[in-house]
Amino acid sequence: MRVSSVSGTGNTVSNPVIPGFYPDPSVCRAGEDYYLVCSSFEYFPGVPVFHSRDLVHWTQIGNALDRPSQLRLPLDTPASGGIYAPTLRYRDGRFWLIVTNVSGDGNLLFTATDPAGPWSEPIRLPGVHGIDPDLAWDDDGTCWCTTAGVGQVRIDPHTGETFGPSRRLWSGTPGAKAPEAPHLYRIGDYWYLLIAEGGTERCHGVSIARGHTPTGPFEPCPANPILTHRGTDHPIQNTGHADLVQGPDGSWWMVLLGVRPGGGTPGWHVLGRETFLVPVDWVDGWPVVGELSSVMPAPSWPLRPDDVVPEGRDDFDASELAPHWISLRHRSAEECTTRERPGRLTLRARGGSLDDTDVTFVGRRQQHPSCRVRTSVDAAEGQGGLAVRLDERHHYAVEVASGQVRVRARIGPLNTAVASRPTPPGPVVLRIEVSAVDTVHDARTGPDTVSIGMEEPDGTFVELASLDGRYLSTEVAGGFTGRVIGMYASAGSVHFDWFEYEPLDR
Ligand code: 6LW
Repeated sequence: MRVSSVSGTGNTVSNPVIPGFYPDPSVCRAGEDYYLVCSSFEYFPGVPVFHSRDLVHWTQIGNALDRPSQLRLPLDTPASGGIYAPTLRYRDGRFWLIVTNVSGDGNLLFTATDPAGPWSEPIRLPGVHGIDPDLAWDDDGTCWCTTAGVGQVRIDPHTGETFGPSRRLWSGTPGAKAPEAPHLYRIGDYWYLLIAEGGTERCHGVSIARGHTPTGPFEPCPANPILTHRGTDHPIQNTGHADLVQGPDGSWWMVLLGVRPGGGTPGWHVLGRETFLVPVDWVDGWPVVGELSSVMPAPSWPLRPDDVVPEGRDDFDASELAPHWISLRHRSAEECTTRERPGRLTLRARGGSLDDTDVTFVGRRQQHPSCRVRTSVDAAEGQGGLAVRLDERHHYAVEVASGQVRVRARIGPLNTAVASRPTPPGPVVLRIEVSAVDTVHDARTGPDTVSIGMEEPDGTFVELASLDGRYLSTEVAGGFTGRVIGMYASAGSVHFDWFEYEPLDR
């Protein structure tokens, strides 16, 4: 099963083009194909890789870092630690991926001939300091690595060797914090240095400078920031961390991250930072970013979605898990397998609960403001269930153990059993239903309601708890991720027959 992103209909397409927690997009073109990667933080496998032929429909084709030798996330990797902000580039028939593991290994470079994998073992870059590394090649093959700050060092991408100290290139707009996410491009007569600044929260923005060489000096665009939604009531906020790409017709486009806050004030976003697409024009040698909206005019070229049916149900019939399934920090065949009982996902507890960093968990991103998630669980040999999580300190779960179905809520320091109900032996269907608010009644209205419970054998939903979703938002929990909904085992072995995710958006 592979999951494709959603598109619009007719003459419009919908944004985000990749909904859910898929931040820090970096995109490249190889012939008629486009590939895009995102940050993945404490989740394993890491760095999701997407494919598209039209920039609008994206299908996840793999995860670049899918082996422990590529992605080492120690057990004490905090939520929102781990893998930050990759850059993906295509050159000489090879794909180049550079990324930071902030929880140990620092900056790492990987290559592949097929972006679906396998990707190489990591090439270490001990001489490259700072997050958000970018790769750009001069005409003579010199390779420049530019990082947040904004600094630059020449590297040999084959060995990871650096030459000379890092040089400061540009500090962004005076007074703006966090110049980061640099991408350096040769376009026409200039080298362009694209950055994000203002921080990844409501003040986020995109700025650009240009120069005649990849090492500068760089002249800032008089119209900076060329994109920001700061201080507006636009439904898409925190817009920044962008990358540029040319469409099939030669037109220019930008992928970037943004969030969709819901509810009253200050607005809570629960799906994390998502990937959006926006057109770009060039005027007097500067990019002018078009309007970013949730429904945008379709591009002028024919839409060519991949031949993949977006599927929300997994019966666990395949021997390997599809690439959208993610675990926490690592995943081993002993603790997570579809081979032990074919047609079932078996999770074996490492020992931890959802409050701990070593819980056995397999989930997928919540990608729609409203959705229904169901799973059939057999916990006769253990304890586990279905959870919606932001991190170890912010999650709601419905769990089966010892003949009881129990709802638990963890909100920061508070950890509460909310409701419980006896259940007869045998598998039970658990359900979590998220409903985004339609109407903001007053300034305190939350972004959504999370309804949690189980099903009677005839499918009737028995709601055990209805909880305010704001406590599972980034504005409450902090960090860089978004909601992930999935299955877990906190004791013994727990078997899941199927898992179903259904978008409920109107
Ligand atoms: C990333 C930085 C950012 O490294 O957030 O929004 C950080 N931008 O560029 C983590 O995603």
